Amino acid sequence: MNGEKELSDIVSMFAIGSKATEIRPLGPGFINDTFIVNTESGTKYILQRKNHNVFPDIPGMMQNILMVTEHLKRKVEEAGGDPMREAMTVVKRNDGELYYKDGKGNYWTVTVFIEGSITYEKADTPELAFKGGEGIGKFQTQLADFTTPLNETIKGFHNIRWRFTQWDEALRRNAAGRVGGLGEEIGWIESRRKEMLDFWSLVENGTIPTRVTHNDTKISNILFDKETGNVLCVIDLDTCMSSTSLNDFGDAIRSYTNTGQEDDPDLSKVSMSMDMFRAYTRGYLSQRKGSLSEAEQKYLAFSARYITYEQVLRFLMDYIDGDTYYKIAYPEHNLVRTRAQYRLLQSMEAQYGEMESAVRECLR
Ligand code: GN1
Ligand code: MG
Repeated sequence: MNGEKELSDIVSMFAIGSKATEIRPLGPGFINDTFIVNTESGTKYILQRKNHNVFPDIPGMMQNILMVTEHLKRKVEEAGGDPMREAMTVVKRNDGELYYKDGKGNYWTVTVFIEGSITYEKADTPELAFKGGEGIGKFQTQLADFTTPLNETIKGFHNIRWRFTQWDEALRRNAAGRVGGLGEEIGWIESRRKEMLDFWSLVENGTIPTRVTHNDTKISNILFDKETGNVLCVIDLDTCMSSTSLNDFGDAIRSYTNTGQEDDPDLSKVSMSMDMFRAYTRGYLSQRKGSLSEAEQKYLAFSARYITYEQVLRFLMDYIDGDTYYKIAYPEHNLVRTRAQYRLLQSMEAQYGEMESAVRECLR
């Protein structure tokens, strides 16, 4: 970990027009390292060390983020909102660059911290889920006329065909020697391979359209307004790229509806809450109802199963690989995450009929 002196040297290269007075780690991100920076002027900033192993093209990613945030700001202005609070602000370096690459090859970026905002690790009330859904719906609407092609920041991020290529390779490699003991868990993945590929074929053949999507809509990636409870803006735009908008619905459902933790060791606590599902869906469709294609509407409920399944696969694959992707807090963490997400998937499968009716009801 870098010392505070070194961090403040990095911050001073960015156009913050003031001096950093304090820099502290922030949040539990699984991929990047995040810090909050206090300055003499009183404005706070977010300093991030972007994970170069996960994101091979950080310059391309930062270009995406700049273009997307500038577009969002224009939309907020047109609607009479506050572009400094309702969209993220990328702070460039004093020489105009979007990032600083240090001697060890790490990439550093700075954005403005939004005052009066709050984040949650878990959604505890349907009201919060409704607001979250509304926020992602608005985000997708704001980006509906964004036409510049975006760089693909992680190859095949939610493309299950590509994930299976990686999966088959991980099983063959057996890097951590763990495959032998995972017969049951591997079976969970294999028994659903075909239905997941069938769904993805619809994206590949254009039946389900491609849009600009966030791809990581878990609740902790959303800033809410402390006072009004509304969504202020969507953060963590690292994976913002072109895919199916269903990813954003599905990943949010995976996050908002879980009655337990994403990595709950107590599986009896994990299930999908139908109340939370209904609330998020109502919020989301209040914004997107008229804009989704028939195929998107039809597969909305399924997308929650798809993304949760993909998450089971990704956690298990990382465990098989010897924990090289996600940060872990203890040795079996990725296996515990796998089991907890699988329990959530089973709960969705058991309530799938109800999920579909709830979507139909909100669409009426
Ligand atoms: C990661 O970066 P973070 O913590 O917001 C991951 C997501 C997973 C999520 C699981 C780039 O999100 O895809 O769904 O963990 N992001 C990346 O909590 O892989
Ligand atoms: Mg994040």
